[in-house]
Formats: sequence, structure tokens, C-alpha cells
Amino acid sequence: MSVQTKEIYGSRSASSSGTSNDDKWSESLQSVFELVLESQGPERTARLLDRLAEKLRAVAPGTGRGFNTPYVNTIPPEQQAPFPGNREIERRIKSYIRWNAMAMVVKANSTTNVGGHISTYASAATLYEVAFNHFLRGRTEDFPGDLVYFQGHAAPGMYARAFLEGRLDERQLQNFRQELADGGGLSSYPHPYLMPEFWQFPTVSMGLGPILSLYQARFNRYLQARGLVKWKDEPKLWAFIGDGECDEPETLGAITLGARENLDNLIWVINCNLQRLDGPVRGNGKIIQELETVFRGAGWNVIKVIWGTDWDDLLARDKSGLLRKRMEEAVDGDYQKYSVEHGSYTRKHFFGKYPELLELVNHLTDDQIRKLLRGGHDARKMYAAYKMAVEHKGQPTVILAKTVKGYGLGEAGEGRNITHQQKKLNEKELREFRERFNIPISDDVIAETPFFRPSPDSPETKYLLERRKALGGFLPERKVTAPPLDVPKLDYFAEFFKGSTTEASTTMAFVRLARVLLRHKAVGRQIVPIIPDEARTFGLDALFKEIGIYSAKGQLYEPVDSKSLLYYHEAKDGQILEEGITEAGSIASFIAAGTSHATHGVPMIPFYIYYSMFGPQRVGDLFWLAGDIRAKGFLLAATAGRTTLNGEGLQHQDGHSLLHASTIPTLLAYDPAFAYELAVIVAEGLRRMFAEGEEILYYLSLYNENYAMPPMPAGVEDGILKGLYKFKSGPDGKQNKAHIFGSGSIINSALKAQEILAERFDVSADVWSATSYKLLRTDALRCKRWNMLHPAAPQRKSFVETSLAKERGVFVAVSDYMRLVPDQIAPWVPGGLMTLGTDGFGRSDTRARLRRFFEIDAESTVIATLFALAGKGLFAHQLVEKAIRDLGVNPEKVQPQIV
Ligand SMILES: Cc1ncc(C[n+]2csc(CCOP(=O)(O)OP(=O)(O)O)c2C)c(N)n1
Ligand SMILES: [Mg+2]
Repeated sequence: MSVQTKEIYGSRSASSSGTSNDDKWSESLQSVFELVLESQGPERTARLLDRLAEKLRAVAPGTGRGFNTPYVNTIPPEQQAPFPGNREIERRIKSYIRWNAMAMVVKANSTTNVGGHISTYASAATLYEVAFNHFLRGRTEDFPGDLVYFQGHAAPGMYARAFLEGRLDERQLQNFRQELADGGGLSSYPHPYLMPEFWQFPTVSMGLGPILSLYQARFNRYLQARGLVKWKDEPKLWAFIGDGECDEPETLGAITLGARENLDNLIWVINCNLQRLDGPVRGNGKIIQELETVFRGAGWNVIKVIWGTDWDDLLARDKSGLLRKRMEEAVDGDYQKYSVEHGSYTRKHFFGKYPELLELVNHLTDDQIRKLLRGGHDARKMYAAYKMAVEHKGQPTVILAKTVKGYGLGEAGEGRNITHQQKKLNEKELREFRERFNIPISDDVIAETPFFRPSPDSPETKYLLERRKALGGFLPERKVTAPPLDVPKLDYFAEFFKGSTTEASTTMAFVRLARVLLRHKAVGRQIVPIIPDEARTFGLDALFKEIGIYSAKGQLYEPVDSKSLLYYHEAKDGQILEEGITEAGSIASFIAAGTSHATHGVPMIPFYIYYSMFGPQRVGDLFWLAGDIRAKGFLLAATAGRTTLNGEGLQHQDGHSLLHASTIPTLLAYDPAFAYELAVIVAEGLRRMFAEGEEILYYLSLYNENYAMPPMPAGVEDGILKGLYKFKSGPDGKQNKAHIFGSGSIINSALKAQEILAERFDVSADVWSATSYKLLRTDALRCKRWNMLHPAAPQRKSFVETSLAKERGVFVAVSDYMRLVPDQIAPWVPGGLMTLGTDGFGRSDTRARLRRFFEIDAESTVIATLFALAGKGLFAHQLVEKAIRDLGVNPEKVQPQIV
């Protein structure tokens, strides 16, 4: 043995002197290995070992420690579970669904430009039909149903099936993507907001379905571990995903969670049709092999379904391994070409590369070669894969099914790069489609692409309904069955209304509020605190010990801080979801918890607290989806405010998320200043969402600046909830009148400005707390619109107009958010609104300097008020100029907003 070899392997051979059988085998292999290594060198040895591993996998697919297995089916024919269904009937059902799915799109696009997709479902029909007929279980009394994430672009297939099941009628299909048509239509993609009794999970924004399914699978475990649900069987989660979709970081970015948490309730079916929208997913490589590497590396069970049954015989006769070698060599770009070409092309270019392979397919005609199926189009192969997946224990499973995009479209798009966008078929193409799938539609009507539904007593309809009945009912279906909760009334929060002289931030007030709520008899257990590794930042670490951090494994180690009061306490029934640094994962958990009332009939109340800047700015599409999916819960945007969070600088200081959040139609965006406001808003949120059942979201910014929390003035609850109320009137007997709206911790600038204005400028300024500009604006817009459409009726007045109608003087708003936030209500403020805000990039410095920089401190607020008065001729411009000097503000200072 060479010195180097000894150095590398010496310790291993020293430790391999055991006496068991295993050790003996290991010793003999070791000695051969050492011999080879010494004589052939490490590189050659590695190659030889790889070859041996390949041979091993040929006998026992799926084994071995490498991350890739050969480019063949994971399940060899002899281990394949037999198909229990009636293949002939299932094929006919599938063909009718194919036709109707295609017809919906073609019809809609013959008279409109509403679009739609044919080729995604065309490639996935078998994946869905085998699942629908044999695996996907519907909801029953004591079973919540399997949770299925349908690939968004395959939606026409789901509608077409529901049509055959008698759940949708012809008019609805006719109105695909024409939701505003008479009698209603069908939404383009899965949108629970638009079809609340049909769709459960929005999926069409690539990547969101996959990450939601992961965190939902984990949330199902959480509900069980905490004893909040008791199911006869555990539901499975099925996510149907595109191969192109796997390039989204949201798709693959969280998959290790699945293995870490042993989520064997989760099955992903990736439709590897090798294409995305523009062209091949991996023309020069192999997407299936690439994904296999990723998933095996992440600890998933991987089942590849590459070849249909016709290939079994060829592979069995491939004694030399040459066919396997050829399968490995060809890249996806080649395979795509084989799917569009004649059999003669495949014979020449695929098999023809090696004479032995040509011999192997000598007995097949060109047509037979063309028809050699891919695994994802073969019901028997898919059945066996699904069966193995549902029975697999300890790991999530991913099925990589190879298909052809646009399967069955022939010249109209099968396998072609344009296929994703194909929405029209001419008469010749329609006839070919009909022939290929045997659809009983006659020549004289085919040009109208009529829908076809077999009669209720046909074998197909009977079979289809019987299968769904056996599996518990129809899918997809969304049903809200959660009971209302006996939520705490306002007086439960009495301690927050008294105020306190001890300084505190609204974040601290929230932490206190959470602890009070967690103790509540009716809602305490339903609360789900969700934190992306920021509990200590927000002072929530006190909860670690009290309610525990959920962990499927409990706590297998003694925490370093076990002796401290607030130790890091993980428990199998822990209540906190401590997600680590993943805002996408955390909002996915929020969505799972916030839809539990619909998904499981169990109302859960998520409180997701995070770094405000990394909310909708970071994962806005998931926030948007939270609206679509009709989630409920509280989003707590902590460390809010461009200047209140002062030291962290440009990337952290948030002065705009309120605007992002306000774009979500079902979201109520609040920017509270005081502890009592927080309590009033949370109490109302609990009432509306969990007692009244409204499917809305509450968004509250939380700041980390400490100040004394005042007691609640009488009668302000309504104003707090609607968005504006007078907090502190200015002194009487002053020459001028003004009103300053403040929000969040910046209300303190307004209060200080109030003093300066009274003492030095003879101005009485009332300070108002503006808790929600979004709500004020939507209310004002609603009134304005009503008035426009009912011009002769007595005109309505919005809340903001009514609140300000009797006030005189000028109006100024100051915010730690961009001016656009208060600007939202400017049209309804008498005489206009002068706004101050934090437009521009943040930077690190003291709060005082930052507030001067952004011109939202007390002095700047005074100047703005005086200038507004001057604009009305109530104050001399020269005196404003003097005030600027006296207040020490540099009029030539840098403007924070650059362009
Ligand atoms: C986030 C996002 N980006 C882009 C799109 C537009 N888009 C819709 S489908 C599609 C291609 C999908 O390809 P793949 O995932 O392979 O699905 P297939 O239709 O091939 O089954 C694209 C780019 C989208 N829906 N979502
Ligand atoms: Mg694809």
C-alpha cells in the first residue's frame, strides 16, 4: 500500500477488524479495494466503483448512495402493483375529459380573447385520472379529505371532470374565463376567492403551490400533535407541479423540511413534460435526473416513471445495457424531438446510434415506435407509482413522471415549443383530435367544438361516480364548517385601556396582549404564534418556555440555556411555529393556519410577527395569495417605520410596506400608535374573523420605540376601527387652528408640534390618531362611487368627511411611512392635506437625526403647519421663513427622495 493510500484509508482498515459477518464481507471488499486503488489510482477506482453501483441499481433500482439512479423507472415491472381499474372505461372517461378541456379553451377563444391552456392538461391527463379514480379521497364526516394542489394551467381538465361528474353545467363550461357573463363563469385558474365552494388552494403563481403544500403537510402534523384534530385516517397532500415550475426558488427552496419532519403525508407529482412556456426546461440536460439528485439529496423518496409498459420488453432484452446507455445519453432536447417526429426518425437517431439497438426494435413498425409511451401516459405505471407513494413511510415522496406536452394535439402543438400558448384548433385538427381519442361527435357539428357528456346511465358515468363515491366524494371541493369561537369581548382587554407611565413600545404591548390571549379559555389554544427567527428581537422569547416551540421530534438534546428561565424549549405539542429564517415558509404556515377553518373545519388564529420590511416586500405574492385563499389572521409588521427602526439602515427600515399590504383587497391595514388601539383592533379582528366568520386579514404595524402609553379617551373605539379619531385637542383661544394626523410612534412628533405651535406660534392644533388610511380611503371611495351612480339621491358622506366636516383650519399628516400613505385621503380633507413622510432610502443614525432628515420631526411638522396656514393667507410667509430659522431647520438640506 502506498503511503498516501495508507494515510487516507489506514484508519478505516484499522477499525474494520470486527468478527460479525458484515465485517468479514467488509474486510474482503476492503482488501480488493485497496489492491485496485494501489494499482489503478484513485480516478480509475472511482470510475470502476461507479460502474459497480450502476450494476447494483440495475438489479435493485433505487438503491445505492449516489444521488442519481439510471434513467429508467424506479419500479421494475416485476415489482409493479397490478392495475385494479377498468382500463378501457377509464381511458374513455379520460378521452372525454381531454376533449371537453380542450373544447372549453377553443370555444372561449373563438369569440373572445380570454386565453386559456390546452397543452398542460393534455400532458397530465393520465396523472390526474389515475389519481381521481384510485387515490384522491374526498371529505367525509370523520375525514377531512386529501388536500390536492392542482397545477394551475391544468384547471380546464378539473372543470371538464366536474362537468362529467355533473357538478358543473354546460353554461359554466361555456363561460370559462368569462366570470362576469350572465349566469357566471369559471375562473381562469384555481382561485378560492372567486369559486369558494370549488377551489381550495390557489396554485397558478409558479412555486406557491409547492411551498404551501409543504407547510400545510407540516401544519397537519402540528394540529394532530396538539390534539386539535382527531382523524380516522391522516389525509394525504398531493401537489401536482410543472417541471418548469421547479426553477422557482419557492418550489425547491424548502424541500428539506419535508424530510426533516418525516412528512410521509406529502406526495409531489412533477409532470416532467420537458417543456415550459418558451421551450425546453433543460434542452441540454435531463430535468428528471437533475430533480432526482436534488430530492434524493434532500432526503425524499424519489419514484421515477419514465417509460411506459411497451418499453419493459425492450429493457428486459437489453442484456448489454446499451439501451440504458442510450437512454442516458439522449438529452431532453432529443426526447422532445422524438415526440414530434415520425417513428422512422426515432429509429434512425435514437436506436440507430448503435446497430445492436436497431436490432432490438427490428420487430416494431415505425408507427409502433412512435407510439412507445412515456411513463406518465401509462395508467398502469402511474398507478404503481402512486400506490408505492401512499404506502411509503418516513419520507415525503416525489414522483417524476415523464410526459409529452400537448399530448394528443398532433400537429397543433404536441411536443412543440409553441404548445403552451396554443388556444385554437382548426377543423382539421379538431377532427384528428376526435379520431385519436374516439370522441362520439359528428362531422356536421365538430367545427363548433361541442362539449360531450356521456348519459347518466352510461358505463362511463356510472364508473366515474362509483369511483368517487368509493373514495369519499368529489374533489376539489371547499367547505367551511368551522364553528364560531366565543371570542373575548373588549372588557377582557381592560388593562390596556388604563394606560401606563412605564414606557413601552407597541411591540411590547402586543407581546403582553398575546400572553393575555393565550390564557383565554375559548381562543387560547387556537392561537398559532408564527415567528421567522425573530422572537428575541420582539421580546417574544418569554413564550418559549410558556407554550413551547413545536417540534415533531420533541427535544432530543439538553438546551444550552436549560438553566435559564426563558430557555429554548422545543416540545412535541409546542404551540409556537418557530420557522427559522424563512419569510416564505412562515407566511405559508400562516396561510395553513389561517385557512384551517375551511381546510379542516377547525378555526385557528395565526399571529405572524416578522420584520416589517420582509413582509409583502419580500414575499408579496404569498401575501396576495393569502387574500385569494380567504385566509384569516393577524399579520404583525414589527420594527415598522423608516426612522423608528433607526440603526439598521437601508435594507431594514420600512417606510412603504403599508402600501404593499393595502393592495390586498381583503386586508385591513392598521398603523396604531397606542396599546389601547392595538387591543381594540385585535378584539374587533377576533370578533369579525372568528365569531362572525369573515374571511379577512388584519395587518398591524408594530414599532419598537418606547413611550408612555396613554389611557384610552372615551368613545374613540369607532374611530380607531374606522381609521381616524381626535386624540388630543389643542388649547382654546389661539389665533389659528390646525389639525395634525399622526400614526404609529410618529404621533409623538405631532404631539410635540402641538406644544410648539401653541407656545410659540399662537396656533391651536388638534392631534388625531390616523390608524388606517386604507380604510378611510376605501370608505370614501365607496361613498363617492355610490353618489356618482345615484346622482339625484341624497348624497352620502364618508366617515372621513363626516369626521372633519365641522373642523376649521388646516390639515397636516405626519407618518413614518411614505407620503402616499396619508395622501390616500387628501381628496376628502377640507382644504387639502399637507403630508410629511419618509420617501427615500433609509439609513442608520439616531432617530432624532433621521426624523430631521426625512422632515417628519416636531420642528418639520410645525413648519408644515405654518406653511399650510400661510397658503390660506392665515400666516405670513415671511414668518414661516423666520420660524424655519428659529427652529434650526436648514432649508437647503438634502432632499431624501432622489428621483
Ligand atoms: C411566478 C410565475 N411566473 C410566470 C408564470 C407564467 N407561466 C405560466 S405557465 C408557465 C410555464 C409552465 O411550465 P411548467 O411548469 O413546465 O408547466 P407545464 O405547463 O409544462 O406542465 C409560465 C412561465 C406564472 N404563472 N407564475
Ligand atoms: Mg413543463
